Amino acid sequence: MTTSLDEQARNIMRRNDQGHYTMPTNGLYPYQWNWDSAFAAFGFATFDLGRAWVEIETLFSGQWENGMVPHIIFHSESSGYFPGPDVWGTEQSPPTSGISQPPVAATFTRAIFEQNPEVGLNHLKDLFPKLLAWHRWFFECRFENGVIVVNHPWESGRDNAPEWDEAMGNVDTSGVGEYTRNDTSHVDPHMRPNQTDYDRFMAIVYAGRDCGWNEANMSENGPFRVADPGMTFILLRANKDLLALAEAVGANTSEIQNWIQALEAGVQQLWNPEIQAYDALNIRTGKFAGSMSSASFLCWYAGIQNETALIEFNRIAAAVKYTFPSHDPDSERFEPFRYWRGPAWGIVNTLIGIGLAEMGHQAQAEKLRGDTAKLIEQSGFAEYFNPVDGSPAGGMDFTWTAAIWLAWASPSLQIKGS
Ligand code: 9WN
Repeated sequence: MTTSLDEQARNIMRRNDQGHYTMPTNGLYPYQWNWDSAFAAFGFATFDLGRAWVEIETLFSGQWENGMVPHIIFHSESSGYFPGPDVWGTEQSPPTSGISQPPVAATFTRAIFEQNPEVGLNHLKDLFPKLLAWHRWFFECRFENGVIVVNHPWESGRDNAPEWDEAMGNVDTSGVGEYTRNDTSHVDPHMRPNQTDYDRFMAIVYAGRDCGWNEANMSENGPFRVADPGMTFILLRANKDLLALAEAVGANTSEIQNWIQALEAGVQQLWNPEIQAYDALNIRTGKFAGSMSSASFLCWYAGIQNETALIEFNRIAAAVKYTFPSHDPDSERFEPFRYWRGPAWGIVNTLIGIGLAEMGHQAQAEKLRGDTAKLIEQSGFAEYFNPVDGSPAGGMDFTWTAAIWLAWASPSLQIKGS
């Protein structure tokens, strides 16, 4: 059974493979997404190392001159997704969206490189300056008060998470007008963001487009600017991996070391004592979101110990059948089926699990890995899962779920490793 699931995962990745990039899933997401591709590369590296490098290299073919790596690259035409390239209006070639996504690429590049440094060195020499430029862009354009902010919930990768509710409430949707969503024709609407969220998503896109995606303008006047513990932890971790890559190519490391110090100090400002968790902070209003989410538990992934977080982790793990819910199940905002408001996501489990294992919390790491494996064994390679009953949600035959199965969750890895 295990062998056959490994084979199924490889087949999903091959089917979604467009030759030089991989779609998250056919139909719902027909283009290249940023962090999806980095996870895809992590998965490809278990059976085709060359293809893993190609995936990351293609992602960087969409890099902007200012260093940003966009969240979507529209390599080919497709009518299946809204908002498509015309709506974003970024005037890039290839066309792209105008925002970024969580920077997991340096971390998985390091994993791929270390698998075979001899093969990887030439790839890395070319890729390293691009990774460095992207991280520098974060510090130039998304670094405020010591932490990383997002300009759009889509930038966080956790689109409709409750941590955005307070700031989203201030987004003016009066100019949005008519548009047609495609997502709800692919997926049951009760598993997707609601219409009010979508109107706000679109209002923020139109505001970016109207100012020509000018970073200074968006940071001053954009409708949404929220500090995200998820982005902050992920970039902190990515900087540590980038440092190792800098050493491998013989590059200067002082700039990266400064970034690490700055984020290690800054992220403590996201500790919300009221809910005893790392929380999102609306830097426009100074208000915390009051949201304990899966992103709150990425501290270990960033190399930060936190005893209280461990206690809360154990409480949440005991409250659901399958870890790890994207939002606190004891909160009234918890919705077990609705996208980032409750469901468990294999990719987030992977990041939290990697961190827990590295920081000495083996029991919690094994619980996450075991639950992720059970979810996939019972419900297939779904985009995400209901953490209460384990049922599949969102798109099926999903690239990143297949990828993390191969690289992190499959029991066959333990057999190989032992
Ligand atoms: C918007 C592709 C992406 C993921 C995101 C996830 C979802 C898109 C959408 O799908 O977002 O970027 O249209 O819902 O939230 O994390 O990268 O899998």
